[in-house]
Amino acid sequence: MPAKLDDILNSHRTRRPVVCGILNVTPDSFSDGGRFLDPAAAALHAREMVAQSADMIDIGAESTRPGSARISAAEQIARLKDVLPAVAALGVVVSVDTTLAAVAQFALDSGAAVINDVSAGREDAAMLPLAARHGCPIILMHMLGEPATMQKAPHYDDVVGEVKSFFSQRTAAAVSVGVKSDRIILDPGIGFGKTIQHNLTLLARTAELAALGCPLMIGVSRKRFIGEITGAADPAERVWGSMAAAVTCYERGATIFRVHDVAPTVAALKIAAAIEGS
Ligand code: HH2
Repeated sequence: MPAKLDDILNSHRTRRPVVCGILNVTPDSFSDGGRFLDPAAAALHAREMVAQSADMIDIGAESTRPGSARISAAEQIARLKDVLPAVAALGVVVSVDTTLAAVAQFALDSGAAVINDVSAGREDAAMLPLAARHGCPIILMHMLGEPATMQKAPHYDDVVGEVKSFFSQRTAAAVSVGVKSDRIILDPGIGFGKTIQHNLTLLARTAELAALGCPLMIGVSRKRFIGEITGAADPAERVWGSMAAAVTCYERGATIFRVHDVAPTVAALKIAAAIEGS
């Protein structure tokens, strides 16, 4: 059974792994850009991910890969409008990956239940109030800088400490406009303004981020650091490295995994959860 919204929000207490399949309706995403721009292909891919036991589908209409350009709310909505209702009809929790409140509003009206904002409410001042009004969960992700420039020599004195203090500032900003603290999911934003070493340090110290008391989402799937360590230049060949990273993070307290490869992630996390629960 796919997770219900409450299962996702309680996953850090129950330790239920939640697998969130990625559906990029974009021409330029780093791993699958262009494959699911056609609404029928996108809906089919969502159905496949649900059949593989995805608990959640994260739909994005704008690539945030390093160097990517921003696109307007109208264009994001045009890409989402035929796909989102079809995916929501599958009975799975749908999140919308956007930094713009107008897009999030459209998505919530079309069946999405969660906002995934990689700017954590910093790009559009209307985003946190929208989440508060709607009462929907919101994923607050850490990013240093912005996608166009974030990989140009990112620097931290203490990457874990700085991500933790970002989380407490953004959580406070959300709560101050009426978002309930039990509707907040945190995400360290692997690859968003981070070197390989920053990514690895954050992953190694996932337990410190999980200890903040919110469900923790991790997005490592097929990302560049996995290719750099394993030598897999083709993102599709980073599946096995992505599994290792997901299991490592689950063991350290993360429970929500944003992934391209649903079937292997579900199997890997089932085993990790069974070992932990034994
Ligand atoms: N990563 C990407 C996009 N959105 N959202 C969250 N919460 N966490 C992440 O790690 C995350 C995210 C980038 O991956 P992808 O969607 O596959 O690529 P692109 O941004 O090129 O569309």
